[in-house]
Amino acid sequence: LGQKGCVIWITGLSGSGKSTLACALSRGLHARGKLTYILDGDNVRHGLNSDLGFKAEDRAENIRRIGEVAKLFSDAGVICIASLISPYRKDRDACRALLPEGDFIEVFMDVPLQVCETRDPKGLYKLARAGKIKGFTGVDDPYEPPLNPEIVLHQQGGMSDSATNLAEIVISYLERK
Ligand code: GGZ
Repeated sequence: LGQKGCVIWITGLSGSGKSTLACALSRGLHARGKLTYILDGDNVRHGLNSDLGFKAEDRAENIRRIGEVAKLFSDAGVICIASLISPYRKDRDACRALLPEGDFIEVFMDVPLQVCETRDPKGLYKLARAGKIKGFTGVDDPYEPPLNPEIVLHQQGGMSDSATNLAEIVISYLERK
C-alpha cells in the first residue's frame, strides 16, 4: 500500500520499440511489487478509440483520451505506461499539463527512421512506401521529437534483449525521483 501513481509516456516512431519497452518496464516494476497498467495506442485503437483514424485531429483525440485515462490510473496510485507514437508536441504537452509536476515522465525512443524502417515488424513502412497507407508517420506524416523529455533512449540493436536494459534505465530514474 501507499504506492504513488505516475504516467510514463513513451513516444517514438512505429517500430521504435515502444510496446516492447512498455512490456519490459511493466515486468520490471511488477518484480518490484509495483502495480502498473499499459495503455498502448495500437491496442486502445481497437476498443475505446475504435472511432479514430490517423489524421492530425484523430491522433490529437486519441492522445487526449489516452492522456485522460492515464491520469485516472495515476490518481488511483497505478504506474500507467502509455505507449503511442504521439507525433505532435502540443498533444503530448497537453497530457503533461493534466498531471502534477513530476508525475509525467516522457520517454523518447530516439531510433532513426532508417532503423525502424529496416525492422518494419508489421510491414507497414513497406505499404506506406508503396502508397498503400497514406499519412504514415515518418514517411509522409510528421513526427516532432520532444524538446525536453525526462529520458531519451537510443536503441540500435536486437529488440527484445535490450528492452530489459532500457527498462532498467527508466526504473533507475523512477527510483532516483
Ligand atoms: C502511423 C500507423 C498508421 C499511420 C496504422 N501512421 O507500429 P504499430 O503500427 O503497431 O503502431 C502504429 C499504430 C499507431 O497508433 P498510435 O495510436 O500510436 O498513433 S498516434 O499516437 O499517432 O495516434 C502502427 C499503426 O498504428 N498505424 N496507420 N498512418 N502508424
